[in-house]
Amino acid sequence: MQTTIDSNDQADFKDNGFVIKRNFFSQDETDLLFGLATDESVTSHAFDLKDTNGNRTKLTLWFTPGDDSFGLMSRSERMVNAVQSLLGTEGKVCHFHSKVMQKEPQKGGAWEWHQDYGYWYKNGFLYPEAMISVMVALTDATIENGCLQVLKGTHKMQRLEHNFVGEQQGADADFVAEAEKVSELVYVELKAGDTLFFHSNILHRSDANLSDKPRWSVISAYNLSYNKPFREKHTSCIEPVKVVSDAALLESGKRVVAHSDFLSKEAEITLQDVKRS
Ligand SMILES: O=C(O)CCC(=O)C(=O)O
Repeated sequence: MQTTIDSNDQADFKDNGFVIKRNFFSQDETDLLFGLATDESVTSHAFDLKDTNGNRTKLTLWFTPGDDSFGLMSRSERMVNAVQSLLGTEGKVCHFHSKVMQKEPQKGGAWEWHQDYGYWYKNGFLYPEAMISVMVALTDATIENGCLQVLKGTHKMQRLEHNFVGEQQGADADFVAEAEKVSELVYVELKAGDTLFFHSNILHRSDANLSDKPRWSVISAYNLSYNKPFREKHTSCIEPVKVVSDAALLESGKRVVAHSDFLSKEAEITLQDVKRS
């Protein structure tokens, strides 16, 4: 297990907009997290977003990281240190939100080309450089089951316009078409426990899961404390993470999620509608 970010990782992140750390979480940790991902405390708060073919992808999203197993994962020393090493030391690492992505076999929907900052800009964050997403694979992610795809280096293009595509927001199609001509498409195939760190402005998407295998992951988004949004009511994104030891996750065993700030589909769609106007 190699859980520290070194200067090569920093250079890759700067040049390519993403870094993959293999086995960032161990098999035991991943088993524990997958067990929780399929627990009623998570699945009962899931909502779905339709893709353009009508396939639905489910997600459960919350803001403040708690003492549950996902909270201990997202607050772990290795995670927070890695994020700090990639974003820099100008601010403290804060947790914006986490979401369990539930791409079910044979029907889990696709995601349009987008930049995370295409969404987050609308929450009033000023600095994309202070934001990052971290995807921890809870099952193997392959081309067949709709792994994430990135256009290498597109974080350097800065933010593109985003518009509604069905229930999702997609980056301006003309810009994406040009970006596809000049950027390498990378299928981010991961083993369970592998972890992808990706820049808030990198273009990414995924295909529907038409295989017979699930593709589940947890994505935690982080922000540096100086990047104070002027249109975001949740405050976790400017509260420094209360870091826990790397051992805490396994030591605590499975701890269910009991948040008061789960996002509902209605809230998500309304939020996007408001941001659109
Ligand atoms: O998990 C996926 O397939 C895509 C997720 C994604 O693009 C996102 O959450 O920004």
